[in-house]
Amino acid sequence: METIIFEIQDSVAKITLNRPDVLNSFNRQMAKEVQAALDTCANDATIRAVYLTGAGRAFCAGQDLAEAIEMGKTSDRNLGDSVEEVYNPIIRKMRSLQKPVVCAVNGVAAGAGASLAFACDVTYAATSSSFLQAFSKIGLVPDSGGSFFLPRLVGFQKASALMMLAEKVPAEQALQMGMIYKVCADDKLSEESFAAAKTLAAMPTKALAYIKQMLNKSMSNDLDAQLDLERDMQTSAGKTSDYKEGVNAFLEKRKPVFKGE
Ligand code: T3D
Repeated sequence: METIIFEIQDSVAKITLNRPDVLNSFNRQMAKEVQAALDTCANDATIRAVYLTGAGRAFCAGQDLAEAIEMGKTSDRNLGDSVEEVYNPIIRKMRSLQKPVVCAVNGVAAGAGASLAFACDVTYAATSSSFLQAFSKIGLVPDSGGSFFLPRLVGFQKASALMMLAEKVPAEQALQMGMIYKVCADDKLSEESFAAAKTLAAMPTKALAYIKQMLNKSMSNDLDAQLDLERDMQTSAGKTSDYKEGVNAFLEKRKPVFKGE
């Protein structure tokens, strides 16, 4: 891996976007490496939570525009193909991953970088970080799930203004709007957000996966369909050994030990 750092610690897979000189913007190699890392997260049973952050002063500045221009010189670059090969697989893998993804936005998150943060399950941000719907400034439209998640997070009117005006939103304002879960002091971000990832990695993994599946569907299901889904997910949750452990530990007044089974 040359463009990301991939580490496993306390059952958490930590993915650090690592192209700090270009604010961790996505070239094709970084996209492929993130996709491969997410495949590892899906297939390795010892990994029970994922943590995503950026190296240096930025989280991610979206598409590497220098690479985009360079590739356009040698061929007629179809941006739809780029979205389908680079960004959509990342968002699909993250949302279908049966494990929680914690995001630590350590600096500016622009374009597809912002969309990435919105698609995570629990997103923390440093006080000095910011969010920018950079797309319209260069004549593009939001991608990487941005037009799906942002209106659902902040509401239609605010999403519309943010996507069209492309104004930079500081972390505190992003929190007030509902874009993210928590803001942390810059020097506390990694400690607090990684602690959350570790907590999630020690929780009943299957129940968290079912919660994720329910949230994915709650975006589009009607009430009847969602009630049916809750019934089915509760049926599955009730068959896990972690459920038995949780109830037994409660009755025995001890701390539960969940195995993710
Ligand atoms: O093409 C497709 O495949 C379609 C898919 C598109 C998905 C997208 O994400 S489109 C949106 C692409 N991203 C942007 O338009 C954001 C561009 N960057 C910025 O607007 C600003 O850099 C920031 C607001 C993010 C940060 O501003 P600032 O002032 O803190 O930093 P800076 O000075 O602009 O950038 C620092 C360096 O990073 C600079 O290089 P230098 O001068 O030190 O050599 C700059 O060129 C480089 N950089 C920043 N963003 C990108 C980038 N290089 C390549 N691509 C970038 N996206």
